[in-house]
Amino acid sequence: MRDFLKRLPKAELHLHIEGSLEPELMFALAERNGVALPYASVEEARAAYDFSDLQSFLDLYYQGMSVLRTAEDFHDLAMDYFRRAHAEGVVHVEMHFDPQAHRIRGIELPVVMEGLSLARREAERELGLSTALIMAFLRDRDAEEAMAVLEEAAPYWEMLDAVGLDSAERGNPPEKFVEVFERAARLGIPRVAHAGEEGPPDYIRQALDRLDVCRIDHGVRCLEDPDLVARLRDEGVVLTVCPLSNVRLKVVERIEAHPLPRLLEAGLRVTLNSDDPAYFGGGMLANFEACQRAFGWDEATFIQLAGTAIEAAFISDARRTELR
Ligand code: ES4
Ligand code: ZN
Repeated sequence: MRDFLKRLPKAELHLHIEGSLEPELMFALAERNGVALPYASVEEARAAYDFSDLQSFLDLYYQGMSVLRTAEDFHDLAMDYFRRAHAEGVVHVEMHFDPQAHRIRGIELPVVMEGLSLARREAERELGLSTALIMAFLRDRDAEEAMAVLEEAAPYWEMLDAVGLDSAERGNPPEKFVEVFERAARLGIPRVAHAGEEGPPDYIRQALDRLDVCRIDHGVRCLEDPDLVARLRDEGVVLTVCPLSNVRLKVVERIEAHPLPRLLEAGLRVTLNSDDPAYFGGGMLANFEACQRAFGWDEATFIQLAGTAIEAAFISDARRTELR
């Protein structure tokens, strides 16, 4: 089964590239850039990744990315991940990135874009990996700042496959960003949003109705609202689910209690993703294997999950045909 899961062509639709920063690279970049880390060693960093909720993770996630300073750093970050993903049988990666988290530290958007763009071209050329780019807004910061970032990104609009919405969900409903997402829509940029991870089912509704998103990131709390589940099924809305993330952030108590089997039984279109692989205990293959162990799914189920990701990916028809 492990061999089957590894060979299965997998598309990753929900990854925060800053969350793929492994402690080894974090230490190397800290050294290269003369940045001090709050950890004495790689082991100590890993040991600190013991989260009680989304916010306790976000604190370390924003802390960790302080080592990213130059275009080369962003290139190295992305290539490090692309190589690992490729080795696990991943054929397509859609990466969220958080421009505001870098701008706040004085790292401007062109630096980030130069590094990520270089890595994307290299991954395509050397690994045959296709990639997509999702520029995410931090929902725990104000909408004016998000709008400013969207305008600042004008030179890169053509390179954005979508805009997204992430960071601390509770108390930061999708409707806070209606104007920003309307602007993206007018620009012809597709939209996705994290909703229903820690936030209530109503945030999933808001993301659909007010932000006009084409996919929901996480969405696992939809099960608390049967009418919403029916709607998601009828409309074929794809949920990018991240099982190991949900366990590590205590969205679910243990993997065996994860709602994934119920989401599938409800006829929803779901995909498996890694979210922040460096922090949550593994990448795509680890997530697939954890589900296999917990739910005993057969090959057909994994073929279905991986197929849904390919159908829902931001790729050309030609590439989709190639991956089917
Ligand atoms: C995130 Cl797991 C998760 N949820 C919301 N925002 C995020 N940013 C990075 N990882
Ligand atoms: Zn996420």
